[in-house]
Amino acid sequence: MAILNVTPDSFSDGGEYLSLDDALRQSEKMIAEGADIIDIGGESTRPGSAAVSVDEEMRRTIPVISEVAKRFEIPISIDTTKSDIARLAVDAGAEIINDISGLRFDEQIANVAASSKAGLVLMHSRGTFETLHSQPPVDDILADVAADFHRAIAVASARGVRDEQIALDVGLGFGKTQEQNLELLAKLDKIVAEFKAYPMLVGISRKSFVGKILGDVPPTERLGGSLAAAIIAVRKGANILRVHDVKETVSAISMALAIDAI
Ligand code: 9MG
Repeated sequence: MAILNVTPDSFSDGGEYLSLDDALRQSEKMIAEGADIIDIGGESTRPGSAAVSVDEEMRRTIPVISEVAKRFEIPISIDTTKSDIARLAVDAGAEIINDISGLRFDEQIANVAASSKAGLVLMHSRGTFETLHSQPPVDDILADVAADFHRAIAVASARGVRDEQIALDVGLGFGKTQEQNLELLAKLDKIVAEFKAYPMLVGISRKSFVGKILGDVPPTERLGGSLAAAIIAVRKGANILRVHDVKETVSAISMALAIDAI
C-alpha cells in the first residue's frame, strides 16, 4: 500500500502540498515500482497536526481519487476517519476505507463500507484526534490491541460489514511507547494468530519509533530501519505494508521471501 498524502503538513514526504498533476505523476511512479494499493489521505495524523474540515478534506482528496481511478487500474484506499469523506471517496472510485480510529470517531464509516462493499481497514489507536499521540501508556499493549480489534469488528459487523471486507492494523506509532511499538512488531505473530480471519496491515515507514532506534534521525534517513522492520513484519504474518518507498520495500521483501522459500 503506497502512501499518497495530499496534505500540506505530512511529516515524512517533504511537507509540500501535491497538485493534481504531481499526485498523478507520483501515483504512476509508485504503480510502476510495484504498489498494489494507493492510500490517499487529506488529513495528516502527524503529532501536533490540526484536524481539517470535511470541506477541506474533500477538496484535497476527491479530485485526486477521481483522476487516479480514471487513469490507473489500481485499488484506491481513502485514509479518513469521517463517513462523509468515505462516502464521497467510494463514489469517486475508492475501494478501501482506511480508518485510523478503528470506527471510534465515526461509526457511520461502517455503514459506508457495508453499502458500498468497500474494504475496511480497522486500525488500533487511542484518544481523540487531538490526543492520539499523547495517551498515557497502557500496561499490556497486546491485550489492549486485541480488545480494541474485537470492539471494532463487532461495530463493523453490527452495521453490516462482512468479515471478508475487513483488514486489521496494530497502529504502530499511535499511542504506544517506543518499547510497545517494538513489542508489537516482535509479537505480531501472536496477534496474527488470534485474528487469522483478517489480513494484517502494518505501517512502519519512516515513523519516529524507527528514527529513535537510529539515533533520532529525520524521516528522510529512516529507510534502512523501515525496511528491516518491514521484513520482520512480513515474516511475522503481515499481509499489507503501508509505505512511502515502494521500490525499496518491494526489493527488500522480494529478497527476504526468496531466501525464506529455500
Ligand atoms: C494514515 N496512517 C498513518 N499511519 C498509519 C498506519 O500505521 N496504518 C494505517 N492503516 N494508516 C496509517
